[in-house]
Amino acid sequence: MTTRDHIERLETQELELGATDAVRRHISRKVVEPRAVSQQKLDFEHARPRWLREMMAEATGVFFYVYPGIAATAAFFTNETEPQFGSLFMIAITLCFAFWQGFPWKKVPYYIFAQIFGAFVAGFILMGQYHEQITAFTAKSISDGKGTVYNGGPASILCSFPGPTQNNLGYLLMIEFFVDSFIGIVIWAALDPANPFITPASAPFVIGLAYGNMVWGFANITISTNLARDLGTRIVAAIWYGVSPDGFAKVAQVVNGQFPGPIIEACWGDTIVVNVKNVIKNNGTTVHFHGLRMYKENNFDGTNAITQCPIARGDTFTYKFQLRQYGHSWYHSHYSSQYGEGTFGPVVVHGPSTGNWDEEFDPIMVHEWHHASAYDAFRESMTSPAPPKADLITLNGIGRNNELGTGSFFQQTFEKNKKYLLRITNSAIDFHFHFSIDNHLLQVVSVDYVPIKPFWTNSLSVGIGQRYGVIVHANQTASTNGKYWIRTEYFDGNVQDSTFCQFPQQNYPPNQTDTQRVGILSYSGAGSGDPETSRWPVKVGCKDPVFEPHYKWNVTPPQNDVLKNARYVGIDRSKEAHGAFRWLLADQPQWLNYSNPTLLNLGNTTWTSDYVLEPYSYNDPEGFVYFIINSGGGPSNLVGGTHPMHLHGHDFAILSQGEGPFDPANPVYNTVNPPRRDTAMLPAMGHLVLAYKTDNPGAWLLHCHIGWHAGSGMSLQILERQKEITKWVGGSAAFEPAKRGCKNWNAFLAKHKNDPNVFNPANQDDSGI
Ligand SMILES: [Cu+2]
Repeated sequence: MTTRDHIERLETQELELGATDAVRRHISRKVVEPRAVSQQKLDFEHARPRWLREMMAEATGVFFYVYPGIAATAAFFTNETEPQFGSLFMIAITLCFAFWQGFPWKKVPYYIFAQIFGAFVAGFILMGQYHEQITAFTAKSISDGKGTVYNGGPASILCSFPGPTQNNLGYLLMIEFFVDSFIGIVIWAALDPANPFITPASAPFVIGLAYGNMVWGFANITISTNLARDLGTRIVAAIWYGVSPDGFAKVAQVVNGQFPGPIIEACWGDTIVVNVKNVIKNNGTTVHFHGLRMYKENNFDGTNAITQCPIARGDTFTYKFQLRQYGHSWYHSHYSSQYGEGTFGPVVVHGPSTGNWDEEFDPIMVHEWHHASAYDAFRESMTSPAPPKADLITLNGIGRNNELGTGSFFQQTFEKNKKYLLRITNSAIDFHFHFSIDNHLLQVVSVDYVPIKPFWTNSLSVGIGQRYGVIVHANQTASTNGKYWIRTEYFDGNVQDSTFCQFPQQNYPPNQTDTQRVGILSYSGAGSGDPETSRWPVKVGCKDPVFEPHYKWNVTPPQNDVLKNARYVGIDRSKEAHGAFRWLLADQPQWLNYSNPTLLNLGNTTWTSDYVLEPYSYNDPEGFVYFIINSGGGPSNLVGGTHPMHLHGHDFAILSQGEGPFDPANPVYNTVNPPRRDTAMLPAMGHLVLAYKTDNPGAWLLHCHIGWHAGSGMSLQILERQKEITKWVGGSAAFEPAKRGCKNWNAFLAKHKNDPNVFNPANQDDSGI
């Protein structure tokens, strides 16, 4: 052993001096002299603001810091190993430095912005670099029914999410703050030149150990160690993984990036122009304005394969129509199951009211949300006996996931003693509900687009596509904290029960302790906490309310032969059409050809039976056609079911609606100002008899508004006064936009015929609407 190797006998100070000396000697012998800095460069550096330089340095630093981290995570995830990460958007190390280290507070915002930017760039580059792997992982994750945003999912490559049981955000905040403080203090200590225990060479290891220590100890709880970096990549995750009412993001198909889409709001009599550009990657689309008459405007009804071809990707279509009704409704895609993915939004037409109110709110759109895509859910509905399970009920895109405890309740604030007009819309794909607000009666003033003689109720049955305008008086005192539950309750009944609503709706998220709470009505100045109110003691069925329209219709005897026009709807188990037992509304399930809309074939005298087209040429504009629809039974032993039936282009009068089949030989019709609307319930094993005025020549769809049933084939088209249609809509020039759209749609199909993700007529699996 030589003296030279006896370094443990040296004092720390001596070791450091020795090392410094060695480094100096190395530099003086080996290192090339730096080039002199030019005056030009010095001037430039002098003129450049210091804060910008610091931010650039911080952003670059964070980029190099974040990028390897998320890249490693991406490699882990896409290979399906599952490390645990969790976190929320949190306190930054920068803040800890400001707290503990005298880092100037003035600079904190600059640094945090720079960090967010650096991490954002890193996130984006990562998504590009691993695009193929991440896309494959995302597709698999969605097809496994797991979505994209969850711990271990594609979005958590970029940032972390609290685990399903981590609801105490205050606790998570405390952990995060502790972890950041710990790491911050270690970094400060390691860099402190007065610290005799750490050499410059060992500082990175010490800091790394501190990180390792915290990750080891707390990663399974939830940490991100630095809000700013987490936020940068979180923005990338939001851009990529989009809409998420309950923290479970998926790629949705929405209007203008919003869910629901932007409101269309105008006054009675206005003309509306809507330019639709389709930017959905693999689908066509159309927009149908539910419930609007489209009087002389059948060409703008937005029903693909009937009034136009789907709008191809990149193509645009302009809808133009006059508002001849008032009230509220919605617009939605009529392309396949697309509106279930979010392609819809509210419509409000301001006009008179049959009740008085002080203020109104935007429509409340009740939708059911599927983590799996609506297209996949449709396929599931065709093969499984029970409808696919929805994950969440949303009101205007806001919802609480009762299973995961994520998301939030819809909120509406009332001022005490004021009267409010609420506009309720069922925009779901398979969800029938009963709307109620604890302790508050509803004064109903409009049904669909029909103003009515007001009536009072404590609960309203709302089928898909139906709307109610209700006035609510904020004059209750029962709640101790000034808050009341809003409920959309589904009926869980027996098929044979006369109050039966639909199949027992066990395909919905589990109820809370007492039925479906989805929103909170708060009086201004309300206390904290959830409402403690109880639901109205109501026995709910699935029946439409009986009401009197304000503007009266008296229905005259039918122009058509009613005896020949009784229809029996349901699933025809004896025939298997298009590879599955399908719902139907006439003799066979409807099956449309996107490329060949009815309106572009008005010279036809015969039609393919797939189009289920019923020509009616009765031409008394004040006269009626009666339509009998029975649920189940009939000649081919069809199964029943409750269905919201919707007719395009008309309001219809309800002449009879109830239990059992309708006997056209001994009819009892309600013809004196009967309830009138555009969507009515066909009761299970019951009947619905409707009558519409033959005053609007065109090709109009009549269909069940349950998305799965319409896609299955439960629809028909009424070809009203075929010979007059062209003239009625303004001559053949009115069809030019549809012709151009079809050309672009066919070109789109031809161009992508080998792409398995793009619709191909050879693989069509639904009716098209
Ligand atoms: Cu149906």
